Amino acid sequence: MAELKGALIGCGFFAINQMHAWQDVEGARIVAICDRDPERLKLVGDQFGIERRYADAAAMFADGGFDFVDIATTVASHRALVEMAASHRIPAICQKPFAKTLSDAKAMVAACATAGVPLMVHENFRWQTPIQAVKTVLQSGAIGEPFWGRFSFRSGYDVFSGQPYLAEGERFIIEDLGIHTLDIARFILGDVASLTARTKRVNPKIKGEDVATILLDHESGATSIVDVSYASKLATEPFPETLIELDGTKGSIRLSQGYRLEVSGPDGVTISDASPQLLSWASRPWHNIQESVLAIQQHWTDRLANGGETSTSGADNLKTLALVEAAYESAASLRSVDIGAML
Ligand code: NAD
Ligand code: 89Y
Repeated sequence: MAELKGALIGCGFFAINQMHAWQDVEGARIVAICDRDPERLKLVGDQFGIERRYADAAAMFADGGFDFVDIATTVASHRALVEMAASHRIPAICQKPFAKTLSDAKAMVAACATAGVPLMVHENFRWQTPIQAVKTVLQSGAIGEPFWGRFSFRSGYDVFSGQPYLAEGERFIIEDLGIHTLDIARFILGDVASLTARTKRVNPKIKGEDVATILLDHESGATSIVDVSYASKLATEPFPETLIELDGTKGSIRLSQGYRLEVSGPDGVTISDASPQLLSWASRPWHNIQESVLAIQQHWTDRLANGGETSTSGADNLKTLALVEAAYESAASLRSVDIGAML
């Protein structure tokens, strides 16, 4: 099978991870890059040895010569770029947040479906080694039927120096980070029927909310809490670990700080280390996220080569984005939101 050729749009802060990961992916490589900022284009082009460079995505699509596009820009451009890919019948990966609104996201899914091209959202957190380890234990039946969960991301890490735009938006933590935590909750305990949320802004230097507490009623009957904070000053900074607690009819799972995985079941207690690998190009504490970037890009490549829907397809991600939108709605109205009615 010939190697798939990709083009990447958006050579910013996070795209560096995606470019490194593409070098490690088996079966695909990046042949063209695009950024409207000439400095970013040169920096990434020179670092990764990419000759074909474009300031304008339309010009890159017109020239063609690639099998898929990896959209690594911020959310404002996602809809236009995904629709541009669909109009050229080019399969697309789109970074999170998939779209500014659920109705934009539905239009993007429809455009790719009509064009008959695959669309995957780069929702990588469910691909982290510790999250996959929790899912594997749950699927083994070791704790029976889960009836309660907590998915927690609490940190005081300075994300604003690398991503200054995060301090400027009306919305912050749910749209930026909680979106991953909500996706993990769906991945582990299944789709959600209704949601209730409360938010706060603690850091006076930012515009949006930096604390959110969200209660989920899963379709399975399980209840879970998603709690996220960038205002938590802890003795040992846990960034970027998602901690998980699950109680089931036969036992429990605890994924605690330091990637410690404890499983209690009818046969006793097992403790294991669910740490991610430190890839050659990765750096702590980001290595957990960086490893998941390689995993999701390899998954995309395998599915594009062999067929089948990706785990975080555009259609799947509508159900995560609905939770984000519902969380803001619930925090504003102080009411529970019916998720089914949004989809
Ligand atoms: P950034 O601002 O550093 O980079 C975005 C780049 O895209 C910039 O260089 C900008 O010039 C370019 N760009 C924007 N619109 C363009 C267009 N229409 N055509 C060409 N170039 C364009 O942003 P970032 O921090 O790298 O974030 C990018 C996305 O990645 C965001 O949506 C963010 O939420 C997401 N992100 C994801 C993860 C993750 O783990 N999945 C982590 C961090 C950031
Ligand atoms: O943008 C965010 C993401 O997706 O993962 C962590 C992050 O970089 C900061 O919250």
